[in-house]
Amino acid sequence: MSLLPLYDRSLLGRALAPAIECVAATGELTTFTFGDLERRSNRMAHALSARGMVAGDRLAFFLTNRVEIIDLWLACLKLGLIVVPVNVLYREREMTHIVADAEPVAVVTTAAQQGDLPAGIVSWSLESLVADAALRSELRPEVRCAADTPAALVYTSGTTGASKGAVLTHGNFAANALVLTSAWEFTSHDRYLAVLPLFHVHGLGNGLHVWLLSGCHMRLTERFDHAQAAEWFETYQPTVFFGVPTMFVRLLEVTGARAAAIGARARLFVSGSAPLPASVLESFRSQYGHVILERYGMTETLMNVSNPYYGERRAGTIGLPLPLTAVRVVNDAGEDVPAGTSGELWVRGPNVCRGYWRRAEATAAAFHDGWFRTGDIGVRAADGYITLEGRRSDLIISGGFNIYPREIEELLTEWPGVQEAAVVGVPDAVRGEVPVAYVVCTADVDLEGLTSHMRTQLASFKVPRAFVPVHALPRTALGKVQRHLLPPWTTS
Ligand code: MLC
Repeated sequence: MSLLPLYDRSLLGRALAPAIECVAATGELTTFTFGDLERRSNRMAHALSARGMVAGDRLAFFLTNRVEIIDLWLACLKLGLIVVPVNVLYREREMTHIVADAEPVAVVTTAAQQGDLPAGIVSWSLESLVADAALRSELRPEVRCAADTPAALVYTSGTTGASKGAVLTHGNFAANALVLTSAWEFTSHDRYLAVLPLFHVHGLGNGLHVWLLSGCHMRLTERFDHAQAAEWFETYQPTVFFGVPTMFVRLLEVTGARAAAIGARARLFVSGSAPLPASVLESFRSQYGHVILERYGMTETLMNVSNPYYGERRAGTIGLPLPLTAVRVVNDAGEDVPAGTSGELWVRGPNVCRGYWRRAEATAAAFHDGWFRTGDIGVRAADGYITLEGRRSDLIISGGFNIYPREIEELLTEWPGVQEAAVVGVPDAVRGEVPVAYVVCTADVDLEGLTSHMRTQLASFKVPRAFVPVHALPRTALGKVQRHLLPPWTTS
């Protein structure tokens, strides 16, 4: 099962149907049919072949949402290339690591952003590729892909600090997309407002794929902008919306008849990538008249568990395993625990990645007898609903973006005068959590200089919101930092 035949129901079968409208930062709208996307991506595929790309090669994208990402995604899959989507907020350190690890032939970015890339990285400007593609044939190139052909390497930070590329295959994306399209009842009549970035699996694996498989209509925005979101809902009148909890918190600023009217025209709001506070679910229900459907996934597994489309969407839970995904709750010995007892969630299914790119050891550690260990702790109720209770790792999730403290701590301790550092997530009403750094310093440390340095090296959401000087970090006898014993810090 490769992806193209699934896309063909829309690309070929609904060639004349309006497929997408793209909103540029200027507010300008451009529209395309599915047939337009088929031809644009064929031309783009020929442009990539002309640059020497062959099946199995990697191509990195460093782009905000725009129609050319879709052209590039389809072109790569048509050629059997492997896409490496890179978060546009990533900076020097993250980009250097991903490029060294994935070894893409090039990083595609806009001419304006090319200068921001670290020296020595081969980049192709999007503008030059688009100009080149315009001269090429619009006939589809023939390259065969199978279920186990890799489609994308999506980087996800590990507890070691260095991020690893989850190898997601055609079969993984296909299984995820088929399951979600049916579980959430997507049809060609839907209108999907796409605000999630296409460089993460929430926007890419879920949003882009339910749109392509159902042949519905999509409005693609460059990014979520809470000042404009209500207007987008009013002018576009979407039936479906996918978001991270931060977006739903922002949408609560819209109240009264305005929110009720938006809700009345929609049929489904889905939240994921971070826990949705029950209070947000409740306020959204009273303002918009919809119970947000919360679901649970990971970069490595795509979607695993979801509250039902019909039936009870239980606040604070992630619902029931999706069709095709099996979920176990196990103790430290890897034995299943009874309902009501906490354990680690292990998952298995055609949605689960085949491992990490060129990291046999990390892959072996992540799987046990074919089951993927999520590292998330949860409990299954007697009636099957699963509730997440915590994580094995120190992962922080801010605005739906994952942050691993170790990566920030390593950078902090490279700075003169910082002897030790511990980064923890503190609660934040809008973003869920924000990182705060506890530092043990040997000398007067130039915190402003350190902050600017971090901004050049790491994505802005990873830069600590505050630096708290401490005399020592509380440690266990084995030397592990006891984060819960650090003095409390709260956002004011
Ligand atoms: C945020 N910024 C972006 C951006 N999102 N820049 C470009 N593209 C985006 N998509 C930058 C802003 O420029 C700003 O930078 C800073 O982030 C904060 O922006 P804001 O507008 O003040 O933020 P806010 O209203 O809080 O909203 C942030 C957000 C963003 C919700 C729009 O956090 C976001 O897009 N989150 C989605 C994350 C996501 O898709 N996760 C899926 C992972 S997959 P500066 O420099 O001014 O600070 C996964 C698996 C699963 O986890 O199950 O889904």
